[in-house]
Amino acid sequence: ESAEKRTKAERMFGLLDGFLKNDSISLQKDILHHVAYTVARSPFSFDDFEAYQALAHSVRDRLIERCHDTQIYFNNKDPKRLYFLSLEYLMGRSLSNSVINLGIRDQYADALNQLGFEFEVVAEQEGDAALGNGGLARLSACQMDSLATLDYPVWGYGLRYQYGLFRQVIVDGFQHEQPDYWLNFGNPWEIERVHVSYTVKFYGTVKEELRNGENCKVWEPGEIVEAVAYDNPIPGYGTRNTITLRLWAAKPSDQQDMESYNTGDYINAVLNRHGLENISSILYPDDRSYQGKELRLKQQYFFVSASVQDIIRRFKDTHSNFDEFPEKVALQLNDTHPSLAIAEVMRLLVDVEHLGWDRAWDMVCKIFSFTTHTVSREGLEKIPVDLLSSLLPRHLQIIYDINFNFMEELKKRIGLDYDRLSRMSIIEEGAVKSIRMANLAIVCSHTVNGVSRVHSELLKTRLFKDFYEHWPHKFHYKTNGVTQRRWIVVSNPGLSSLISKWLGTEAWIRNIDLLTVLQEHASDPDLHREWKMVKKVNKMRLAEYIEAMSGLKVSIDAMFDVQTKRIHEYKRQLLNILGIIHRYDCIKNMDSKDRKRVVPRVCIIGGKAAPGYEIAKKIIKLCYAVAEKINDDSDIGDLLKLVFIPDYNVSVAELVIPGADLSQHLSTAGHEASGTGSMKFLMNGCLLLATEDGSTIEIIEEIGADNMFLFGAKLHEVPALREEGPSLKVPLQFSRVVRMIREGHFGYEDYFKSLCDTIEGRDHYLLGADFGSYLEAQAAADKVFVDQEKWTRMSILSTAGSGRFSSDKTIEDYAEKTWGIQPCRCPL
Ligand code: HBZ
Repeated sequence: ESAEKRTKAERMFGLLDGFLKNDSISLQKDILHHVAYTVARSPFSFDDFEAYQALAHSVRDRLIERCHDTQIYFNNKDPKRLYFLSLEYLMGRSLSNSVINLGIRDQYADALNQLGFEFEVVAEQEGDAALGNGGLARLSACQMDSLATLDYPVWGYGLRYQYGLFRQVIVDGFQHEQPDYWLNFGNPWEIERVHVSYTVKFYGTVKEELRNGENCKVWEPGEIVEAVAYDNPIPGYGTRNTITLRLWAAKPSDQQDMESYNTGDYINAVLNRHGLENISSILYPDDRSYQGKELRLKQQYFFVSASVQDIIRRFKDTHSNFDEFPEKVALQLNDTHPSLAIAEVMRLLVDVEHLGWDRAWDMVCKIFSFTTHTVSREGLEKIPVDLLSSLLPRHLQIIYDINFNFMEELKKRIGLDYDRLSRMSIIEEGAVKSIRMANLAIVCSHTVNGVSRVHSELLKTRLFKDFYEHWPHKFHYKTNGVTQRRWIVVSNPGLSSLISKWLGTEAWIRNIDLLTVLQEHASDPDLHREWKMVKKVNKMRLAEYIEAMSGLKVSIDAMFDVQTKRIHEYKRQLLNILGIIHRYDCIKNMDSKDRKRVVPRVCIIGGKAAPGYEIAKKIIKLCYAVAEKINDDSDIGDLLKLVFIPDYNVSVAELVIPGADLSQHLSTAGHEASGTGSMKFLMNGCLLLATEDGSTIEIIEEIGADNMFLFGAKLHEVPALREEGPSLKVPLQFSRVVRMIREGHFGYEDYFKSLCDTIEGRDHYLLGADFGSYLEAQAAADKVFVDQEKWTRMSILSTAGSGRFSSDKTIEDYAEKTWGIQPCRCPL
């Protein structure tokens, strides 16, 4: 039989003409083929968008080929696999990234040229895949790129939201949210797997049954939904390996409502099915306060259940029992959002596979690892017990059982210290009895990682102190990183070629350590000239974008000073705006001699506010109000401009970051778990103006405080400053700028009153306390900017020192120390 199969395979391989070819002529043919037969347009007349569609499909074919080979290779080798569970991925665009990773960008550019198109223009047609909120979600995307590039045997799992993160539209300076129906124009990057589907159950009751003399729990669900897989290939760079991000979409199940069909209520039965698709329809915008929302919990379980069923199915394909399960499977929880996976693995192993509780529990403890991205107690997820009991009755029982065993074990260790026991319990008693998802994740994981060194210290001394004392060996950290493929090669091609030229190799794209070689050239005038040229071109590109978007003309000789990230009080965009008002006020009061010494600035702010976050929305409006005043003031001219970039997302970031001279990271010390935006700016040679918080502390170690502009209270100083409250002395300039807002210099004084109240009075985020040192840091930046040689040297050293913040480093560390997985490289 196998000989017969082989002959058939050989014959088919002959028909297929081997692998797809990547020379320019083959690519042209391929694109035209897709224009005609996929896009269904005339190959003699198609527009940029149609060219994009055809091109994307041609790339997709190559990705599928590699994906297939990679899976066959993994299946043959049967290595331990990592399963990365995340409710959010911010992938952005895929075209440029894919062709660069496949190593065929130039060939495609050439092919398109021959057909009368320009690669950059065609690539601009693509919309962003924005299936996530911010740092956490972009981190997952960077990590997938590193996992593929480093040849790790991995599957990513998530949800295929029909609506991604809302689009931010600004009307009269106010943020409005619009739905992001990103699938409207099709998605060539996904492969629908209609046959890979699982049923996911909700509601109902749990019964006890005697089976083969054993007491079994049988869950009879009240609702059944089908999860269908959509596979998104993730190509590695410099390797054939292409891994899969499998996203689940909810579809009505055949099994649902059979009763109604039989009883003749056909129309209503069909209509009722439609609601079920809603489970995967919308991404929740992170306002860190949707606890208790049933749909959110349904999403979490839906994706977790389908993923775990898929993982167990794959394991059983090649193993006849579960003995080797922990040697073959590692499950990574990206924050607590997927932690119901723990209860789901227990349910499947105990109720369905009948392994027995102890054996199943032993496995769970070996396979799960957990990374938290939170610093604050309020950020910790809780699920009301009532909600879980109605939605997932069997899972609630399992969590109670896990907690009972844990409490018994704990009592043996610490005795009847009830305060401590109740703090560590997975169940929180109180007005609303709830499940503490972080406690569940910690109890059941072998490793708990923070996302920077200081974050992990905060976890050990504050947030999870009790757990650290109980299980010190579980607590670790892996400082976040970002991928240089996306954040230099794709987004800053000028800098990328420059680096390769000066290093004499492109090897840094896979081996980031090589970047340090730039240090040797940091004072070379030739490099300085080329370095400044690259920045200038990027600034021109950004200036054009700003003009197209807002009508504002900005001078590229000015310092481009950028703060782009989600709007949050702790990130202190307000501090930035107050600083800008202060600068404006100073310039207004200067004589013409002093004005000549002012370093011209273009201040750029961008980011989304969660729809329900009032204060954050006021910060955006304030930014617009101040911008209007400054930009319209002919007395100020090019000395100061302020622009808010609407709808900041991954593709906008790719344009903004390479064009920045200075970037600001202003979180109050102790509030940013890590921060990853700073790493992207750093790689692109932007100087950082920052507080000593999160990963900045480690950036200082790499490039030295002399090469950055640091300011603000340190972590250990924060409590005492907070203690002082309203009696804390703040600089006169601070009171003056806040008064300007209060008195209506920028209009809307009633609307801004509550905003001013947050910083005069309790001032939890210490804007007043840090304002003085913030202004000093800003002045220091101005001073260096005048000395372009010094600035350029600092800029080169920033890029040169950014290697430690490549996600390749983070992933290697996770692979070795947390997941225990090895590279598995598919032959070329
Ligand atoms: O994760 C961020 C941290 O604030 C940031 O410091 C860190 O660098 C980054 C990556 O580790 N956290 C988030 O982005 N969190 C969320 O986006 C979020 C999303 C849904 C939630 C809660 C938080 O329910």
